[in-house]
Amino acid sequence: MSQRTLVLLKPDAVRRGLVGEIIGRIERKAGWTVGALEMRTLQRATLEQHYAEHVGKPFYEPLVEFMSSGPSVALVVEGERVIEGLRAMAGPTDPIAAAPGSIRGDFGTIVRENLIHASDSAESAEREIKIFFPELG
Ligand code: RTP
Ligand code: MG
Repeated sequence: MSQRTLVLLKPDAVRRGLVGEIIGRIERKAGWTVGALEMRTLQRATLEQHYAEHVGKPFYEPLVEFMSSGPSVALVVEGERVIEGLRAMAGPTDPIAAAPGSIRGDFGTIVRENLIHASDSAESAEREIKIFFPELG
């Protein structure tokens, strides 16, 4: 089933020069394509919408600080079972618990600075695509 999902390459991925590596992995997956792409520093208001489910949690403020600390790359990725597939490709939230071979497992050590966001459901994907690419909503 073809789907679309919202991916963010977080400021740590951009600072460390891992954008090409991560997009390369996505592009090499059979049948997946990048449908939209933009690099920009995310504003607090955008992050408040994106992370609405986490507002008020202890990790929320430091997360917003980090996520607005430099440019991110936002992408819409389309293809077969891409929502589940990108969550698997990213690995679990904690990079130390993430298996080698996953993006977080290969490149991360810190829970907050875990390189990549990928929508966790079809509903989240549609909601998040509207935030970052309103013209595709
Ligand atoms: P994401 O939404 O970014 O794809 O990550 P996720 O579903 O794996 O993790 P989620 O629970 O939605 O948390 C969102 C992001 O917040 C940071 N975080 N920090 N305890 C902490 O310090 C903590 N917990 C989560 C991570 O950057 C996580 O990806
Ligand atoms: Mg999440």
